[in-house]
Amino acid sequence: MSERETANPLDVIVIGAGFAGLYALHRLRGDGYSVRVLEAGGSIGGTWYWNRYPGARCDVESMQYSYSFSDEIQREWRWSQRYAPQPEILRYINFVADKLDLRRDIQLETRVVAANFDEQSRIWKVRTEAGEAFEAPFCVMATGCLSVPIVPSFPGLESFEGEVYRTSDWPHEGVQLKGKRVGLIGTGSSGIQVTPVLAEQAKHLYVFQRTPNYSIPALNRPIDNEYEQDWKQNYPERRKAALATRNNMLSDFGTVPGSSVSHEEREREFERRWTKVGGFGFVHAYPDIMTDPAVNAHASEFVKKKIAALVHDPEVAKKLMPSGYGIGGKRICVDTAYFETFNRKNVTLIDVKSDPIRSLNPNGLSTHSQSFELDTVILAIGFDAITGALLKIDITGRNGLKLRDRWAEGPKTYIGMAISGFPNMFIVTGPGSPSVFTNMVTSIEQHVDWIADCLAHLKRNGFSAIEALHDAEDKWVSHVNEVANATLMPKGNSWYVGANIPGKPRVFMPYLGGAAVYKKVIEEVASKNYEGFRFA
Ligand code: N01
Repeated sequence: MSERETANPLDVIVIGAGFAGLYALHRLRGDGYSVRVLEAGGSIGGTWYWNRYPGARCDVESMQYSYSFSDEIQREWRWSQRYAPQPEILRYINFVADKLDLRRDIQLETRVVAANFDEQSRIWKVRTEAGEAFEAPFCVMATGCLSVPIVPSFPGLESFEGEVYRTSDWPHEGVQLKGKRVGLIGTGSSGIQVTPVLAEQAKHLYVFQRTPNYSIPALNRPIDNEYEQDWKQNYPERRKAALATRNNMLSDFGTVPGSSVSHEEREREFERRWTKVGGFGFVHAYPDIMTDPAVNAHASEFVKKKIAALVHDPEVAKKLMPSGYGIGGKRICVDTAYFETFNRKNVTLIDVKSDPIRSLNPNGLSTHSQSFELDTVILAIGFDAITGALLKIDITGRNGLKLRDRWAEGPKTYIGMAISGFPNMFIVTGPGSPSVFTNMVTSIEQHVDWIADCLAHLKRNGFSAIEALHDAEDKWVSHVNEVANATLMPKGNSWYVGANIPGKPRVFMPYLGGAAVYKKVIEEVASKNYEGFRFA
C-alpha cells in the first residue's frame, strides 16, 4: 500500500483521467468520497491527450461535446469552431480540471496493470506498472472505448530506417514532414482526418488503403457570436432535449421513414444534407437508414456518386468507393476535403486489399507488386476497441474469476456498467451501453451520475457491496444482440464487432437501442431498487 493511501484510505479508485475519470472525480468527491484517479498518461485528457495528430478534431459539434453538469462552465468556455480541433478540446479539459481543482487527486504516469477483488475484505486491490498498490471498496473503470492502439505487426517494420509514428500517440513536439516521402497506413476516421494535412506538408504522400470508408464532409466553420449565444441562452432546455434522442445529441433528425418517400425526394434530402448540414447529420435524414436495406443502399450510392464527382481520376475514385457493405456498416467518417486531396499531384492512393502490404524494409514499404521509398511511415491502424483497455488490466472478481476468462467469448455486462462476479466495479460507457453511438461526454455524465446515485443508495441502506446478477446480465446481453441484429450494422467488418483484431470474438459490442431508451432502462433499474443487482 502506498504511503498516501495509509494516511488517507480511499473510497473509490478511478482508472483513467479522460472526460469520464475527471467527471467521476468531481461528482464522487462532491458526494463526500475520498477518490484517487490513476492515469497512465503524462497529463489528463485521455483520448484528447494521446491523439494529437495534425487534423484531429471531434466530429460531434463543440457546443454539445462538452460537460453539461455545470452551467457556469458551459457558459464560460468559448468554442472557436463548429467541430473543435484536438488542441482546443484538450485546453477545455484542462480548464475544467483547474476550475474544479481536480489535479490534487489525480496521479499521472501511473498505469494500472491489475485490479483484484478481495472477497473477504470486500476491497479492490489495484496494482500499477511501477509496483504501487492502492485499495478501495469501489473501482470505477473510466478507461475509454478507444484507448488501446493496435500494435503493428508488419514484417520488417523494425528494419525501416526512417521514422514511424502512430496517430494514436503522436509526439507532443510535433513531426517535421516538409520535403519527406510519407506513407500513411489506415483510412479510418484518423487516417481520413490526417490525410489532407499530411498532403499539404509532405513532399509526397502515399495512402495505403485496405478498406474504403463512407465519409461525409464536416462543413466545419468558425462559431459566430449569434450561434454561440443562442446555444448558451438555451443550454438547459437543449441539453434536456438531447437526452431524449438516439445519440444524446441534437441533430436535424428526420422523422419520416425513407422507405415511405420517393427516390427523388430522398435524393433531394441527401443532397441538402451533404451540402448544408454535413457530418453525421447526413445519416440522420431517415430513421430507417440503418435498418431498411433499400434506404441504406440509396444513401450509400449517393456517397459513391459524390466521390465520383469529387475525385478527378475515375480509377482513383473507384478505389475510394466502399463496396461490400452499406453506410454505417463501419464507423462513418467525417472529413474536411479528404476525397479532394486525391486530386493533388503529390498524393497517391494504393489499394492494399488487392495488393497487400508484404513488408517494410530499410528504405520503405513493399506490397506484393510494388515498392515505395519512404522517409516516414504513419500508422492510423486503429484500436482494440471497447474491451481492449479493460482486458489489458488483469481484473479478477469473486473466487479469483478472471475477466479475461469471463469474456473469452465476448463481453457480457449488465446495462453496460456492471459485470456479474465483479462486485463494486463499475464501467463508464462499457460494452452493452450505447457509448460510441452517442455524444460520449453526455453518456459519460449519465453513467457517472448513475454510479454516484447507486453508491448513495448503498450508503443509505447500509450495504457494502453490489453485484449484477447473472440472470439479469444474460437477459441484457441477449437484448443487446437482438437489437443489433435487427439492423444492418453487424454486417460490416468493423471494430464494433472486433473484426479489426485477429481472434477477437465477433460480437456487436455497443447497445443500439438508442440513448433515450437506454436512459429509461437504467433509470428504471435504479427506481426498482437496483433491479438485477444483489447487495451485501
Ligand atoms: O481506426 P479505424 P481510427 N494493413 O479502426 C486500417 C474514433 N475517432 O483510429 O478497415 C492495412 O477506424 C484499417 O483497414 P480495415 C472513431 O470512433 C474519432 O481511424 O481494417 N490497413 C482502417 O482503414 C473511429 O471509428 C475521431 O480494412 C490496416 C484503419 O487502418 C475510431 O476512433 C477521429 C491494417 C483503422 O481505422 C477509430 O478510428 C479519429 C493493416 N494491417 C478517431 N490494420 C473523431 O471524432 C488496420 N488497417 C473525428
